[in-house]
Amino acid sequence: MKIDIVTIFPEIASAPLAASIIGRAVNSGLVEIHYHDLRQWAVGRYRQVDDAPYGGGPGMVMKPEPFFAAVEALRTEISHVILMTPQGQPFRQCKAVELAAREHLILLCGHYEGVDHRVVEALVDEEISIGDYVLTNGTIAAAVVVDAVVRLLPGVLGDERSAEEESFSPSGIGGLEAPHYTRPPEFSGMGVPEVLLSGNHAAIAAWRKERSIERTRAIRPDLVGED
Ligand code: ABV
Repeated sequence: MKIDIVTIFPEIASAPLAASIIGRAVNSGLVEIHYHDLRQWAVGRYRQVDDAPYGGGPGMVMKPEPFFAAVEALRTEISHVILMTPQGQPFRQCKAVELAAREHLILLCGHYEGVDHRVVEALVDEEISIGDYVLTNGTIAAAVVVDAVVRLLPGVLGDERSAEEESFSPSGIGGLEAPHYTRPPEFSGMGVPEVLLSGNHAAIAAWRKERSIERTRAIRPDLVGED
C-alpha cells in the first residue's frame, strides 16, 4: 500500500508514524508513506494557503489551488482521496478495514475553519472525521487514520491473528474487551481474578464474555443499542 499525506505540517504527520509498529512496517517495506508540504504547491510571494471566507466570518479558509495542484501531481487511476474534516463521516474500525484494502490513499489535511468546498466537490472521494471534537488541524487526524489502517495490513502485527480476530471478537470494536492482567499475581494488595489463574479455558472464555458485556453496557451503551 502507498499513502500520501498532504499537510502544512508534514513533521506532525510523520512523527507518530515513524516509531514502533508502524515505523517497522514502513522500514520493512509493507507500506510506503510520503509526507508532502502543501505549501510547495502554493504560489506567490508568500505561498499563501488560506484566505478570508467569502460571506464573512471568523477564521481562514484553505485555498483550493494548492490542493488541486497536489492531487493532480499525486493521483493515479487507483487513488482514493480523503479529506480530514470535522464535517466528515465518523471514522470507525469498519472504515479502517475498508481503507486497508485500497492500493493508494491520498489524505488531505486542512485546518478546522475549513477548506474551500470546490476541493470537496471535485477532488475528494470521502470526508472523514476521527470524532466529535475539533482539532486545530487535520494532520493529527490523518496520522490516526493511517495508524489504524496500516496495523491491519498483512505482516504488520507480529501475531498474524491479532488483527483478524478483532473483526468478530472483542474488540474490533463491537464491544469493549474484558479487563487484562499480567504478573505479578498480587500487587500492592490487589489480586488477579482467580479464574484467570485456573487454567480452565472454558471458564476463562465465559468470564471474559460476561465482563465484556458488563463493561460495554456501562461505558459504551451505544455499542449495544442501549443509549
Ligand atoms: C480535521 N477534527 S477531524 C481538521 N475530528 C480539523 C479538525 C478536525 C479534523 C476532527
